Amino acid sequence: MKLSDDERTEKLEPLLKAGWSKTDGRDAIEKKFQFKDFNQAWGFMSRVALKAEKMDHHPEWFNVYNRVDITLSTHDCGGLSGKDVTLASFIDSVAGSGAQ
Ligand code: H2B
Repeated sequence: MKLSDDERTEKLEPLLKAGWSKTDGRDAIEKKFQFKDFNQAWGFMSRVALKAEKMDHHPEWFNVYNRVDITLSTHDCGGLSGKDVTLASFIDSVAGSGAQ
């Protein structure tokens, strides 16, 4: 289920303040992360991947060396859902100092 207007105010606003931004032209959020090196970036991606599998909810992401660009959206409902909020919060909790 897509987030309602009330849920967007309550749950999306904190993420936007924490560095996530609305994606242009679609109902999605994105954030760029940068780590010390590839090892740190891959460790982060591994933690996110395990969570994504557990949730059956997967990020769109792009990695080059120490950079990981992530976009979150729920394909099943064609926009942002509570699962994106949950995954975004988890991602922030394991990014450590990798958040840009
Ligand atoms: N990930 C994301 N981001 N959105 C989805 O709608 C989604 C998913 N659906 N991972 C899941 C898998 C679905 O395709 C499977 C069949 O449960």
